[in-house]
Amino acid sequence: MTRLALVLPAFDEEQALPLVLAEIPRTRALIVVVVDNGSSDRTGEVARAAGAVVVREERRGYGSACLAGLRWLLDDHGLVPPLGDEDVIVFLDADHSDYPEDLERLLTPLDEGRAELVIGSRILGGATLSALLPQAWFGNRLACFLMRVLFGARYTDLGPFRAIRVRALKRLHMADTGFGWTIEMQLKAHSAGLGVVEVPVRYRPRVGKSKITGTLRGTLRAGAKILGWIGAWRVRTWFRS
Ligand SMILES: Nc1nc2c(ncn2[C@@H]2O[C@H](COP(=O)(O)OP(=O)(O)OP(=O)(O)O)[C@@H](O)[C@H]2O)c(=O)[nH]1
Ligand SMILES: [Mg+2]
Repeated sequence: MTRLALVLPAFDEEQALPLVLAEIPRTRALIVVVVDNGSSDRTGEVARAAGAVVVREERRGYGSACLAGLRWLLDDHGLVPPLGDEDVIVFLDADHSDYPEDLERLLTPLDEGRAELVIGSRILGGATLSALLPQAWFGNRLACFLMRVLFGARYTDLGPFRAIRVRALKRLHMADTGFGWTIEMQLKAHSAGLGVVEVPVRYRPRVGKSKITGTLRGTLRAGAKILGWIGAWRVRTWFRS
């Protein structure tokens, strides 16, 4: 039987995290791993109190946190058996923007063998601009437009709520330690010819202080990172073909 693990990257999310963890549907057996990414608040404590496994990663960054969760799940540390190639990992933000209840929607295409990577699209889910801030909406649309014209990849969003089979994730050799993580996965999945399906997911304003798209500096840095990935990947794939 395949196993299911959730990885929640969390940086100072003590307010939002208990809500997110309480809303995760328990209809399937799952391992919930919260990666406490150098938080200075009680993120680790509230996660443990809610029954999650807490992995501490001091190297800051969204990708660093995701990679630490992935490593923990694949390592043989004697706490839980390492995940196998057929198992599934779901990434979910810890800020209560996504609806954990939408988990089943992500898993259906995997269960049915229609995909190896399923991306929750907030655009298909009809996200409002109060949840997906205008700069985030625009940046996501621009990135998807560029991926279509430069690579022929059909995506509508870079949504962070996503599910992927371990076998597929291993093939991608993920490396980005910051907010390039989502686009890296999508670019590499497209080039590798992975079966990718998007499903609509709901989205709402985060709980707690906005750290990236709610700040000018965060938006510019994330935007530059994402455009940088698209440019670099175009050059790399030109040389390969
Ligand atoms: N900003 C930030 N978030 C991190 C980091 N490590 C893990 N995270 C988590 O990554 C998720 C996404 O970060 P957010 O700050 O919500 O980024 P965003 O959704 O682009 O923007 P806002 O929701 O407007 O802040 C959250 O669950 C964070 O707690 C980090 O180093 N920086
Ligand atoms: Mg957020």
